[in-house]
Amino acid sequence: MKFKKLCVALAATCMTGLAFAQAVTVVEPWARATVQGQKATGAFMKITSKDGAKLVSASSPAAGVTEIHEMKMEKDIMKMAAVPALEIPAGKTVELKPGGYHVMLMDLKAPLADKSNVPITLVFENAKGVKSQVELQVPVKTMGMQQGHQHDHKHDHKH
Ligand SMILES: [Cu+2]
Repeated sequence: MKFKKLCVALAATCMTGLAFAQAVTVVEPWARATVQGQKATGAFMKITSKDGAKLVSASSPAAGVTEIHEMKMEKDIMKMAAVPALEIPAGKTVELKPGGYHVMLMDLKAPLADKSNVPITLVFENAKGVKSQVELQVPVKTMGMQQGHQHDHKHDHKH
């Protein structure tokens, strides 16, 4: 069912900007589920561009603020910072993943429930400066590659 929704979203994009939309492919998108009170989360995906492009912005009706972020180690501390644009070199796949680049959803209006979908619109710019949107229905998942952030759970079972 999720795949069907994704295809519908992609088909709509193809109709509005045929040539360019086909030059950028986004696969395996997912966003990390949040718990009540959590105001921010990350969305991840693989982006490929045949002719090269830049991811210049992202937005979602589910979040007050959506940014493109980079996470990196700086003196043993994981730091996260907004990047103005993410370069997608021609023919290469750029992976947005936990611990690296991600689309940051902030000021969430409601928690993102596991197994739901969150709409995210990505704006790409090609070498000629032409912008194009890719609209995604991103599946929300609890699972991730990093489990380290979950350990608070254990200490929370007071009856
Ligand atoms: Cu971030």
